[in-house]
Amino acid sequence: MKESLKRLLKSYFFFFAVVLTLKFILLRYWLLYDFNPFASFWFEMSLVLIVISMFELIFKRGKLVLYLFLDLLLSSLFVGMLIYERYFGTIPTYYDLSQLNQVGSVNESMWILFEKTDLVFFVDFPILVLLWIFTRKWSYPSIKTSKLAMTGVLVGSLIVTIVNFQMNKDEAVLDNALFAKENGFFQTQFVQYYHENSKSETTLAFTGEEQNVTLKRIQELKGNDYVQMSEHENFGIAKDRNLIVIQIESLQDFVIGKSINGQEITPTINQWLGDSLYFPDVYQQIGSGNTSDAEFLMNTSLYPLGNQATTEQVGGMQLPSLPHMLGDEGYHSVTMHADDVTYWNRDELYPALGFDDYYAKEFYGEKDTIGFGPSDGLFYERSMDALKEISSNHENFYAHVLSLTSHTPFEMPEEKKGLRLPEAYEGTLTGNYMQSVHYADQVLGDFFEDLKEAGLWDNSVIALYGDHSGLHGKLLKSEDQDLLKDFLGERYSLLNRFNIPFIVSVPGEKEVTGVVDHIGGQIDMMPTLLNLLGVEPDTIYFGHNLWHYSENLLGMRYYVPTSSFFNKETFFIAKNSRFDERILDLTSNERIENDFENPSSHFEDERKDILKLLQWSDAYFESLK
Ligand code: GP9
Ligand code: MN
Repeated sequence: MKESLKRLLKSYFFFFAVVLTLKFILLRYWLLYDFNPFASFWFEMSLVLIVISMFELIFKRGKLVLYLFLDLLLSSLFVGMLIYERYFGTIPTYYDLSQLNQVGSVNESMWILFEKTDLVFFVDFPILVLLWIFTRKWSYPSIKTSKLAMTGVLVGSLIVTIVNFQMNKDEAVLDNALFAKENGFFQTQFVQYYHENSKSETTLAFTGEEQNVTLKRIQELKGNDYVQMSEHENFGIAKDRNLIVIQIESLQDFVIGKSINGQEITPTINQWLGDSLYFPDVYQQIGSGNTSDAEFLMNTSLYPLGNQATTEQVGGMQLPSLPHMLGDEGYHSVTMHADDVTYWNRDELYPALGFDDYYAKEFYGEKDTIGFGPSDGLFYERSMDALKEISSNHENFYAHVLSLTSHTPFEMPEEKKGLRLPEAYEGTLTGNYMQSVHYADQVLGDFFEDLKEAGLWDNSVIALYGDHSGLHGKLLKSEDQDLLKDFLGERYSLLNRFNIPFIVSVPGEKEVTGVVDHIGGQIDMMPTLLNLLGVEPDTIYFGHNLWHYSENLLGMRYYVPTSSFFNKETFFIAKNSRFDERILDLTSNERIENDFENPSSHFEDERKDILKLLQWSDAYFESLK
């Protein structure tokens, strides 16, 4: 017995079991701010033990290679998860990790977040080499003992894993990190995978109902009385105009109208605001599909799926969408983006949305590259050429124009830095962000001029919004927080982060100008534009005409736990692995307290309502497949 225990202690099995347990404990501590060795052992090691006991049972030779491979795989995964969390502020799903190999993707900018301390996950490799050099051998448990013991470990671990899964599988994963804290990283992935693949069970709450009845129900949940769009004020004021919708990469609202060192950051936009409708209280609603989710939201007014890019699910679908609805009115619709069209699965998204054509990387070439694509300047020039041609061949067009230059890490070539920044901003993420947004605004101005020159300005509706935040996560150092606080005159909060501008202009129409402080999200953009164009949607949608409705209930998931919401006054952030519920006042940008013990709290009602809206949107999306 003593002998066999000795052999076990000196086995690879034992060595790697201990090392991996320690690594899981560290991961849990760094990622979830939770020190709980038992949870790491119970939830994570139960699965690892299944794998390594099988190594022992199945293989006679070459086990070390298998162990090393597993160790390396997990260690790299852990570092990937940490970097991901520093970048996005949320822990990745199996889906996100499978996307990390995309070319030209965001992961290039993520590597700046690698920290030396991450190397601790690889420290056992040199230790192993040293051990081997000094001892030149490593004993195995004898096959006999090992077989019995390993079978015991295998069966025990299988039972634990299956029991854990059975207990968790019907629980909703409202927040990845919180779920992982309570049930383990692996269980989070299993349960999510299980939910994603048993969607057929989700029922469409409004099957067989008249479209108007459903829209009324949706509107009621948001606190409004439903009014058919054709009865809204200024319905069709821009009838038969072209539609040009510009999505600016990483554009946040806090720079609009602001100056630094006496220079406006976005002078083109600021000047344009005078002739436009400006919605300053609009928030991003993207999930893990980032830019592509913003494209989806804009064109469908449906909720993105959250835990995976919606574009992954749209292959072969025909979505009720802006291009489809405008197509019925005789519009030719195109989308323009200077990246590889396969990135974010856009080659499947665009046909599903019903765009007649797209212009991507091959069209724009690779000259004048900034970051991972041609400069916005070049992009707008080439897009202008295409738009001229499109307008000469079609009576009306809709163009969705997606910029790229102002993407993280916002590093601009010297000659394109147009701002003279105060010393303290130089070289900081905040300073770089301002420079790149300033550039994006400057070339936008050239694009506007070209549209005017080509005679396309006056007969179009021009809209603009930001796809999502640029300043977030641990990319923001404490110096950035200080600079932003100084710049904004208040703490840079999640509200500042998620607030994006939405601007719409109908040149020549004085009616369509002014600041509208109705709270909205990306989901509201399509209906707002359809109202101006005088097209009553012939489908279910979850946003509304922002100009008409003042109450709202907006969901966001992935970047905040599911069931978080915005209403007219507040941003309610549901509990996650680090914080209890947090409520931010939209006006003061300060935290407010809620009586969570009181079940009649209206926040609880709205939390349930937003879950309902999300479930309806998901089920509707599913029913379209
Ligand atoms: C990729 C570009 C940027 O094509 O739109 O995407 P993001 O990293 O912001 O999702
Ligand atoms: Mn983006």
